[in-house]
Amino acid sequence: MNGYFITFEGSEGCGKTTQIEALAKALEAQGKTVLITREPGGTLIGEKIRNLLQDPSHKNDISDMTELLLFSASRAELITSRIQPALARGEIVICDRFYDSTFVYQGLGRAIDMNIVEQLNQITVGTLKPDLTILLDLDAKIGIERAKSRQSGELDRIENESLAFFEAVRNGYLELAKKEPERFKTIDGLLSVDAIKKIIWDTVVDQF
Ligand code: Z5A
Repeated sequence: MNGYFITFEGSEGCGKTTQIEALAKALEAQGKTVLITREPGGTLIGEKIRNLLQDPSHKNDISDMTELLLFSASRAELITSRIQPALARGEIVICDRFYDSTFVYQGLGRAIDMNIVEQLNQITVGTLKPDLTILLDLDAKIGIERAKSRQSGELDRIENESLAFFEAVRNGYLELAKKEPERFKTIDGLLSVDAIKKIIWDTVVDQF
């Protein structure tokens, strides 16, 4: 595989979608081929799993372990059918969330045994690892407000979790970034869209 794999992480409303679109446009303007994808989703089956996972009417129907397995199933499908082939063709893959989300949302947020999360990750992902992970760090309260304003007040199944859940998620991300400083670039999500765009661009061009 000789492509380049970039993932974006952060809690709700931190600005991933905004920045992914801008980065892809800038890379394409330089003649690069870019695949943008997302988790959960990104494939026919993955998008069906995404709908299940986000449907607020399933609030009490999905156990924590089922949730973990559904995120993993969506990831397995995405890796095999889209990410690995694109990397093999030498493309740049930008993925909105990847396994770090599982560590913080299911491992910390849902308090599932980390050994189980790690084992499942090993099975699903194998040796595939992002070359670069952009973490947009944002206060949980502000992120929820942003998500609410974007979706005209309607929150999905996971977005309906408590503030404490999202604070655990935020702190979990910061811990992961501390453990792998060579992979993570942490950026203050409170900065303006343009300021974040510039930091990301400077970080990415450094890699090529
Ligand atoms: N999840 C999980 O639990 N386990 C897993 O393994 C995986 C995922 C892979 C996916 O939701 C959910 O699945 C997510 C984690 C869980 N759950 N939650 N909750 P998603 O992908 O649909 O949603 P999201 O990842 O939380 O992102 P989002 O809400 O779509 O937000 P975003 O993409 O990070 O931000 P945005 O859409 O670019 O911006 C949000 C708003 O803020 C919008 O109005 C922007 O104009 C505004 N914005 C953006 N940047 C700025 C700045 N810099 N300043 C001010 N305003 C800004």
